[in-house]
Amino acid sequence: MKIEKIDVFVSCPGRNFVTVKVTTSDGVYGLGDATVNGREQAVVAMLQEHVIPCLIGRDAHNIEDIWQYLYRGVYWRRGPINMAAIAAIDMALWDIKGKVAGLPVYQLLGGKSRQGVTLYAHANGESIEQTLANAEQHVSNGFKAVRLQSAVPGLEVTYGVLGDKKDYFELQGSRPLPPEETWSTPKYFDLVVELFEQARSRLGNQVQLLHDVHSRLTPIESARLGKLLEPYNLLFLEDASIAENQTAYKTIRQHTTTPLAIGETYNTLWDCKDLIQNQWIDYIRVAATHAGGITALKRIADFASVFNVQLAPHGAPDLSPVCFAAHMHLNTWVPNFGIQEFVGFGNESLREIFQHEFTVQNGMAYVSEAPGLGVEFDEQAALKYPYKRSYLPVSRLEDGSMWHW
Ligand code: CS2
Ligand code: MG
Repeated sequence: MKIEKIDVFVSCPGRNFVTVKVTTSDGVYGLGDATVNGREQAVVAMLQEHVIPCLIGRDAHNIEDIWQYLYRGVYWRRGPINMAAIAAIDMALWDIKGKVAGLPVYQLLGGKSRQGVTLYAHANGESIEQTLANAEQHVSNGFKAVRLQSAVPGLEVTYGVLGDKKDYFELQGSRPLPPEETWSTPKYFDLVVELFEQARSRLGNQVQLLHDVHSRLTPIESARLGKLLEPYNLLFLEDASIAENQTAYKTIRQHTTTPLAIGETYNTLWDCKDLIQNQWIDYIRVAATHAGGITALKRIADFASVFNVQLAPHGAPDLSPVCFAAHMHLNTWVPNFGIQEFVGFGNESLREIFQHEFTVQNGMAYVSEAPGLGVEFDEQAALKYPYKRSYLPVSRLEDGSMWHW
């Protein structure tokens, strides 16, 4: 079964998504997500100019060999653009193999390790009160786990807080140039411990609480925050410090028992190997789109299982329903599953482009039994929402120094 055609679609139903469609000589096609938020066209060029020409005519069944060919063959290995291109091809080939076998992808991975996939929802607000009211809504909708992100008093904008925007799509919207946001760690520390103290007294001890630091603290600040949050028993503290400095997590680990999660910006197992084998973290949050696809995530999850590290795939609004589908099949199979981030199935226009059968009930998601990944892509609908350049924000400290967004 030869690869006959590979198309790349960039559409902007509220925010940009890059979708790859691989079609075989038998007419079977598969879908992959190649979205890198703010650098979408770089991945399109990588695919169209450098990856696709090498794949036409290859056997679509040889997923592993194609993965190794694209990973080793580039010479300039790793990185987000390269690995997103490989990821999209990989997801599409798994989709094709499932369709040909007449089986959902999780069956090809090893079958079900669980019926449903536990999700965590996002709660945010302009105040602690608003954030906890939002969290209560999620809990009343059956979510067992909620991420809390509250506006930092004295800062104009805070990561993860929608403000007057109705959803993340409107928040990300079209940013023709990177907006500049100000960060203050002292102001943040004043808020964050209070947020979780009030959260526990208002929400009780049963609900799992999470928080995303978004890489903004130095290692010793992260260690301090982890210690301060210990009484509130978080499920995990995410991206406590920058991901490039893996040994920072050795420092953090030495000071706190608050569970640590990281991974959404990693692109290969090499990026997180030390964290996992030294057990400096508890959850690995890689995304199929950013870390090389299903083949790569399976390998990372297997490696992590040796060291009691659980898979908690990234689930941000800038990952398409095709990536979410890949995660649903991986999460249904993987023995060392932790939890899946869930920000909803987006807006009307996104649902017009991507159709799927995944269901969510009482904070749990249930995988599609359709052969392959279980997602359809409407090319005509996608054409209605042309690409619009949009950047992620950049962050500066109050004295103007560049910081980590
Ligand atoms: C965030 C992401 O969901 C998360 O954990 O870190 O939403 C992140 O901000 C985006 O993926 C950046 O594009
Ligand atoms: Mg995050």
